[in-house]
Amino acid sequence: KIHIKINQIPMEVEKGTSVLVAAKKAGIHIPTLCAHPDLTPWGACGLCVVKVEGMPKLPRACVTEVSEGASYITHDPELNKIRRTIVEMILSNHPNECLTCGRSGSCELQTLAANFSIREVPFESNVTEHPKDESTLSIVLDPRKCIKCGRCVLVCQQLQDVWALEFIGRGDHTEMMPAAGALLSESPCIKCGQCSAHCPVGAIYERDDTKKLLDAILDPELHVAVQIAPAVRVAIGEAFGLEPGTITTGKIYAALRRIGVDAIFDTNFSADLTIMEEGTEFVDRLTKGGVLPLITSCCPSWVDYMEKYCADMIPNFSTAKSPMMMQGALTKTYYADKKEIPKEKIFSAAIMPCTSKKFEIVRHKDMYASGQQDVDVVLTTRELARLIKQSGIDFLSLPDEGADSPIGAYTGAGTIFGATGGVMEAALRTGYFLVTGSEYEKITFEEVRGMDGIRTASIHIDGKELRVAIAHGVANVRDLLNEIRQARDEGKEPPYHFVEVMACRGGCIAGGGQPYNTTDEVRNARIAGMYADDQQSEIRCSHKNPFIEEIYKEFLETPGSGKAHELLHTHYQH
Ligand code: HC1
Ligand code: SF4
Repeated sequence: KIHIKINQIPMEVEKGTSVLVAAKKAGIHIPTLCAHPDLTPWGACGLCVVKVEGMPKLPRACVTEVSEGASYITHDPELNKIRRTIVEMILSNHPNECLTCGRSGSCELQTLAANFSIREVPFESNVTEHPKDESTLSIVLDPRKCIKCGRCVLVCQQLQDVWALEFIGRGDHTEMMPAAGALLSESPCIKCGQCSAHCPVGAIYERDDTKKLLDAILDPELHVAVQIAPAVRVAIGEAFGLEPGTITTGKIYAALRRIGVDAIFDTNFSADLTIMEEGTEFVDRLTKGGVLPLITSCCPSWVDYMEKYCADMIPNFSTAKSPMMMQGALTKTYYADKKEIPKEKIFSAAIMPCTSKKFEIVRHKDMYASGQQDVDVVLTTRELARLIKQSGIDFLSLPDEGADSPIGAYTGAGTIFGATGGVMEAALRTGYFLVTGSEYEKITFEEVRGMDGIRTASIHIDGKELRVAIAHGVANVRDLLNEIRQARDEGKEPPYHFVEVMACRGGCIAGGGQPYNTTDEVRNARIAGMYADDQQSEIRCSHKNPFIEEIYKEFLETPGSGKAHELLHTHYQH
């Protein structure tokens, strides 16, 4: 332990703690634009300068470790003046476009400018002209607004190991963008949107598709059906002042009805369906000697990464589509038939925590399984929050409503898909039933939960050992894949039978389209919300969802049937 004083308050902190983190523990907020708890600090913006008693220099709190006996001053009029000047200098290089900016209202620079009462910028304006990069369907890069904090580059390289974004140029001329002047669509970008979730300003943001949904609602010819993803329900409340992890499923349904959609379904329903399809595929491979491990494929960024960089693993991928795409296909077939609505008159929208899902809907011709585009538009959680606000809805006072039938009901297994390890746990709950035809007494599998980047577990089912692995955050995947490849190339038993991969740290609860300010603390709270939703569910295993039983009986025949393959499975491209 190290003993320090911060603003004369004595405190004890662990050795190696930065002054920034120590101050936060003391309830003191030192402003930063470059530091983020997910990323290695690099002292770029200079806003976090502090004073150390007896020292002439002003160290940067984010990269300075506390030293025994030191006394730090984090705020005084002189430090405020320095910070104000730094903000003014950043503003002189920044376009003055707050009113139409993708981050207006949630911009960290805007907040600082407001807090420092900046009414005019005393430096000459010098904004570098640069076109917007709108080449992907997921995110928009506006380099003119870049403040060179480096968060996007660090998250792309450190957490995701993708390296689509790089520091280009030097010093004042540094820019953060794909190398060699490439567009994002030509770069290794996997569209996870973690850059947009970490950018403090409006330099990278989700593509806004709210107008597409509103136009569809306005069109009297269209029947608008919306599905909501598991992870949205534990995060959207944050946009309305609720704590991370607060479950607001019923309010989201109610809000969407008030916005004017015709039918509300839940992606959790088809998460249950995914378990039936993927589970059956797994049991098939296990019992008939197919390629193992089976690797999950519901994360489109992970699919994109695998197709680009690990095409040798394609045979390991589950052919099951993501729950979102299954739900879209069923909306325009099963539901359309039941309601006697021509499928071309159905507009199918999805609310997702994820920017990559905006691209998944056109990823492959299999995404048109109904004969139409199965999902017409994807809105992120952030976009839905804005829609609710612009619709004048008081979210917090909404009643809890239910989803529509028959593809709206879900089990606890469907809900936990949104947390890292959730797909695995849901599969384990149903796997035993698929292998033996009888129920297993165990419902929860604590051994696959948690936040370690790679987790492995051995589960015993019917006298057989099942080895499973979970990875989240793309940077954690490489070692796992290499272990699998090595066994494959040496002709050995695969080290695992079933592997879950999610591109985002924590899983979809921390997707690139979720409310801002995601840290591990927030991730853990949202994950706790997912498991609480599961805990309070009457039915907690996918195969026990009565609507899943019904859809097989009425429409899909059996898991893995020809019809199921036609609608619910996909192909991958090398
Ligand atoms: Fe996900 Fe999934 S869990 S991929 O993260 O399998 O986006 O929430 O909807 O499709 O169910 C995302 C979340 C989501 C799918 C499901
Ligand atoms: Fe999207 Fe979830 Fe994958 Fe993140 S982990 S890219 S939110 S599907």
